[in-house]
Amino acid sequence: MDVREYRDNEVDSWEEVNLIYNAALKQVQTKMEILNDEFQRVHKYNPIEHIKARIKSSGSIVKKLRRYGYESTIENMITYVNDMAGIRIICSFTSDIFRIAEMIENQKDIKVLSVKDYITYPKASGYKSYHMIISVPVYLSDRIVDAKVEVQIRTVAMDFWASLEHKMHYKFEGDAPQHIKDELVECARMVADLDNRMLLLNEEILELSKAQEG
Ligand code: 0O2
Repeated sequence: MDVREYRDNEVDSWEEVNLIYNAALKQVQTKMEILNDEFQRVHKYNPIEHIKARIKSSGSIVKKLRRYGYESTIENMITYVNDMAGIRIICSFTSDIFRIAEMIENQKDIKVLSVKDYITYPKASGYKSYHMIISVPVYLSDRIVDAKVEVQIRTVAMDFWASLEHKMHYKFEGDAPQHIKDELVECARMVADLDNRMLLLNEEILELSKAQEG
């Protein structure tokens, strides 16, 4: 059953769900932009390269609920689909990932519901990213609603890898030829090496600039 079918009976509910998740996304995105600006003022650089935000399509919601064995109802969607609202924060260096995660944790009105650290513990496929499910209060005219947002934090290089791997996953529906999987694992190793070398280079550049200023 398509979630959109609910529009006939519960137009308000479906529209309200959309409105609430959109508001939650906007709030988290603005918070991240403010933190990035503040970081620039204090530390003279931006940890965030860019931010992508999206609301999950109704088709993907239905697929996910089906995969989990639940009926496509608004209640099940709110309860079981953690990534209705998703925000991806792309940064330059691996160290920025943990800095950004900490800044999110320190926000008083954000509750961190769960964390998956695929940076410290990458997946066997080579996938690396830091995932947080958070909840933010959305202030409506007559009440406050907590809405879940999935936050993914990763470097530019990790994002490049994940986009291609995601494409492959969909193309072959999880049954990709072994040599492609092997090549992707090798590319993930190269991405990790590149991230590490860029981080070390950046640290050296910062040290040299400090020494020159002093
Ligand atoms: P899609 O199509 O991107 O939306 P949960 O979402 O918490 O119920 P799960 O899978 O336990 O389910 O959560 P996890 O591991 O935190 O993954 C959430 C999302 O991270 C996935 O959403 C993907 O977007 C991304 N992701 C996780 N593992 C991989 C991976 O191996 N490769 C790539 N490219 N992306 C990954 P969806 O809903 O599974 O998919």
